[in-house]
Amino acid sequence: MNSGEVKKIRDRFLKELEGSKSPSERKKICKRYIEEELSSVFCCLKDLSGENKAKVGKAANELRQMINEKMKESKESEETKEEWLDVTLPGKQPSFGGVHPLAKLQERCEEIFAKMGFISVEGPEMENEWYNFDALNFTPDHPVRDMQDTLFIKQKDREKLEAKDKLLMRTHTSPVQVRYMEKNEPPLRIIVLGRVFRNETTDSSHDINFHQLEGLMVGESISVANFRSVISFFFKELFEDSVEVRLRPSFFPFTEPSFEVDVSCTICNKKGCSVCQKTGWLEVVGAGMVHPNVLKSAGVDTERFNGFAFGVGLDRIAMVAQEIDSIRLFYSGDLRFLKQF
Ligand code: FA5
Repeated sequence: MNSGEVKKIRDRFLKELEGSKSPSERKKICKRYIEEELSSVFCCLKDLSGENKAKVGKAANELRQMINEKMKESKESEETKEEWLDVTLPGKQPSFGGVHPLAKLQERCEEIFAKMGFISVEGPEMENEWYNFDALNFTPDHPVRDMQDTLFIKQKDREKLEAKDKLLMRTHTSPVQVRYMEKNEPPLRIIVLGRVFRNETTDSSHDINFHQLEGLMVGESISVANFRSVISFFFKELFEDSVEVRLRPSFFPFTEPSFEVDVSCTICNKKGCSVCQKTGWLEVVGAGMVHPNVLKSAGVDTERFNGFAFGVGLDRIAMVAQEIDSIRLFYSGDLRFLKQF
């Protein structure tokens, strides 16, 4: 090794640098020369003698300094390039989310009921046994509690707690009836929109969490005819007359008499399918005249006031309205489904 060979390395380096196309390529060339070519020169210095060693050492040091400078320049121009902003380029299109079909339906329901003077109120999703059952005339060991498979919250020594301290996920929106009447004097007209939870086996029209719309009207001399008129107006506005509606007698401990409202199945046009369980009709509302015991639990004067209440299964309404054949699609988070609305 002599200083002439170091000069050859230097010439090769400068030539390669000249032919490079970008700062990052120049940076790579500098790195390679320092790590490979120069380090082998420094490695063999120890075997050289006297004057040659000094000359080679000096030339190699000068070359290293030059390469470092070139590397620094390349880094700087690379950074400037990265920071450079071309304002003439088309911007990135932000992706917009959409309103979930159930949220859209909730808004529409609020609009329709507002036309009839109903205001929208809320209640907690984690309820206690008192509001979910006892205040609604479900006696403590009444078998009717089994009608709704409940998701109870695990609590220490639960059996020793009062009903108001025993927690559960609400199985319906009806507890809000009592919560609201405790704080507000009749006459009143409210709707409650919200999520409810049941420990059920799922199928195309049942899920473990779904949405209900509760309605409550309390005043003087309220009748079943008032209920019929309110629910008929609701369906007429929502479906623009495209579905048939029927009322059937039913049973709920918190209403007397009680009804169930069915709408004709739009998925099969009443021919019978898995969604309507081959009946041609879909059960969408539970309803009735509020039981006096419920009014009493909320401190309402039953001599003077009475009323009706109803609970609509919103998911099923959305299914009928949009001809959706499985409730589970609402909660799947599948964008191919959601983007259709
Ligand atoms: C109730 O939940 C009562 N609280 C309704 C009520 C309110 C009656 C006020 C009287 C007065 P029901 O369990 O039938 O009733 O449920 C009401 C509606 O929720 C049903 O008509 C149905 O449309 C819907 N629903 C019930 N279970 C499910 C489920 N697992 N998945 C989806 N929707 C359901």
